[in-house]
Amino acid sequence: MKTLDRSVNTLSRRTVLRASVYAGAGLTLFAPVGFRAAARQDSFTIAFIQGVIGDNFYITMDCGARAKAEALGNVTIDTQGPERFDQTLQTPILNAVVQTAPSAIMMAPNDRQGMIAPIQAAIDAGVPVLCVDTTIDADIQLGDVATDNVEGGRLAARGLAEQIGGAGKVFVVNTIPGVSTTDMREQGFREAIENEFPDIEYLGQEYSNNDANVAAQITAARLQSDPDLSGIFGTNLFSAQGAAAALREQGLQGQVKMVGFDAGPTQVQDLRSEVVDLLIAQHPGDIGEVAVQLLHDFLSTGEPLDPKEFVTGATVVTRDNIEDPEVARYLYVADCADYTLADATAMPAVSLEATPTA
Ligand code: T6T
Repeated sequence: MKTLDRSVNTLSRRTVLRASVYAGAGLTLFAPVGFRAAARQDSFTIAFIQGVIGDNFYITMDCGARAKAEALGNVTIDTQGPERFDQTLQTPILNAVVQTAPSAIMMAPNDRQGMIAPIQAAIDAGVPVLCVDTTIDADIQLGDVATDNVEGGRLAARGLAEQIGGAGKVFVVNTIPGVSTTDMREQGFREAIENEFPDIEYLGQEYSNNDANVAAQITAARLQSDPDLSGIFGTNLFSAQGAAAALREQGLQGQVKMVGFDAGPTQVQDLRSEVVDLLIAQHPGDIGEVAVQLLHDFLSTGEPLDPKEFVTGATVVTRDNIEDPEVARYLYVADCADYTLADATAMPAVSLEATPTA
């Protein structure tokens, strides 16, 4: 059985490069006409369209974006997002934002296919779009800044495998099909279980529609149908929160092991109270900081991003390391007063291309 590498920043302790170096480097390359016009401004408005409002992941990303904007001095951030993770709610927000003619948009598209046309329309209107966190199955955007979600799924699989002693039945509570990030986490998890742990049976995934109550219901039903279940992976904040709630309600904490993606306040509480055994904290503040730096450099120079894809880190959080300041700094915040500028770096991605999940 493979054991989990519990080191801090498991995904980011490789050669790191300042995003600004990449964004600012290079010769004069082709840039669409509307984008060139933006380069003549000396102050910029960046519209940030979150995947959903009220999610500590995007709240922390917003704090990172704002902290970087303040440090740069000539960037204003205007943030909004849909009330649910739903492309039919996100599209009109994007359309309305384009009407305000921001210098650029950074956004987490709600659907990898469904948001292609609305993003294309924004680009056609002369507003460059950088994808943060989630992406689309297209290459029309200025670039991408995100966690390596396939690798994050693998980390979750290895962590859960270690918790259950390398054998047993495991189950995934996912969020919504078509969300690039969570599709990729399930993919990484499934592949790692299948390839590395022959004594673990993967029972498959069910979708919570990004609703913690639904995630709790799915988990409760699964605990009924498979009373010998050994472990659960919740692929994002709400899925993991709901799955943990079901374990707590049934008094199964410790008996059924649980790994959650993300590190929102309730998830951290679940980890501390031993309902959850391990969290994979993304670095959303870093995503926000890097995205604003990249857009600032692009808007200042007019030079397209080269490379276009940037990866930020992820940190495995356990009860053993949660007090370590190098770990604690990645727990998500509820308020930007609790956020400190990290001067984050990112590394160019080998590939962030969305991969089929089936
Ligand atoms: O896990 C994050 C984000 O990466 C994902 O794309 C959607 O869900 C979260 O926002 C957590 O709720």
